[in-house]
Amino acid sequence: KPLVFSGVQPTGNLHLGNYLGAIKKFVALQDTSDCIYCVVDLHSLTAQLVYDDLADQTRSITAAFLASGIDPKKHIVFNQSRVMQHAELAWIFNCVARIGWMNRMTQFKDKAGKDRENASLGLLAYPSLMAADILLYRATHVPVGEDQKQHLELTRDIAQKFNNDFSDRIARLGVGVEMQVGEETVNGYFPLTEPVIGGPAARIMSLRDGLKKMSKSDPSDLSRINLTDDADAISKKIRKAKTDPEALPGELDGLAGRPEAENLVGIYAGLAEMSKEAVLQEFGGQQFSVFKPALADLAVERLAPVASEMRRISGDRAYVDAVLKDGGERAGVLAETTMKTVRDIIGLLQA
Ligand code: AQP
Repeated sequence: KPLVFSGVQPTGNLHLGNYLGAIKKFVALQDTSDCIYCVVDLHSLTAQLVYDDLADQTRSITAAFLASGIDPKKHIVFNQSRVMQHAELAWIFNCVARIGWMNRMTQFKDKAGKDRENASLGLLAYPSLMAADILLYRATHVPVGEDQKQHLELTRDIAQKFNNDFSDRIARLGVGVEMQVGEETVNGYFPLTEPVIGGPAARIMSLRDGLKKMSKSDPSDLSRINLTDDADAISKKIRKAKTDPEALPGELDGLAGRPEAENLVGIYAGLAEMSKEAVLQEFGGQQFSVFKPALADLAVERLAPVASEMRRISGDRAYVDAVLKDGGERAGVLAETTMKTVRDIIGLLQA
């Protein structure tokens, strides 16, 4: 059975990009895989060290997971900082990865801005902690939005370098598994994890600028639909979304050079679970004055139940805390099994 891992940072209100690009995929994978879904609170410290309400933000992301349909009994839901092995493996990966690899990450370049010397060391090492999150459970698949593709490639590079650097010891301890790397069959301890990205909603863009990713940190609330927005707010934001004056085309080619139109079609497709082609078959030739209200109705229909369930679950703080505690205990057992082997591979004294 595939083992799925993914995480979301408790850095603010979840938006439609997080929901369609990540959480909806988390829910879908539950039937076919063993899943571990994590609120990655340690990651949130890379952007900002002090939060007023980190614990409540963590609970709120957990409530969103549960409200969207993640089953914490069949699968594992927990917050990262409970399982200290994440930080331990990240340290080892800091010593495996090269500074040049980290410097090339576009997320680091975007978030550090011009004053790179003043960015936290944690921000630079972010992908190393992400690799640790995934490989601690030797996860085979990671559902994420398009923006995380580069970090997942780096996770594979780290796994491959670890497997390679320690190949003799992995073989001697007999803890490797055979895997295919290009043409070659190699024996490694960490799997080369596959990203699960695709679909029409892998990269949802800002409603105000079709070239910018929809993001929690955009100063304009009109740029995103929050999972907690009510029907009026959702309708207003879609009505005000930037578009061009043309009607929708009948075919995908007609969206070229029209990022805002393409984004709204992608959102419709993601919410309705259909392809962009199918959306255009239905709405091709129509003006935005027709398409936008249809999109707003669909968004309200799909998001309102999640928002109301989120409110209900958030009201039961003891339940949310119990889910995280139980998930943390189960994740901790798996994590320690991996770390015992990793310490053996490296040769750390554990007696
Ligand atoms: N716009 C998006 N479209 C599709 N998927 C997206 N994701 C984020 N934005 C989009 C996916 O959501 C998951 C969780 O993201 P995260 O919590 O790790 O944070 P992030 O990517 O930093 O989210 P934001 O909203 O973009 O925050 P800021 O403003 O801090 O940069 C991931 O799988 C991500 O791919």
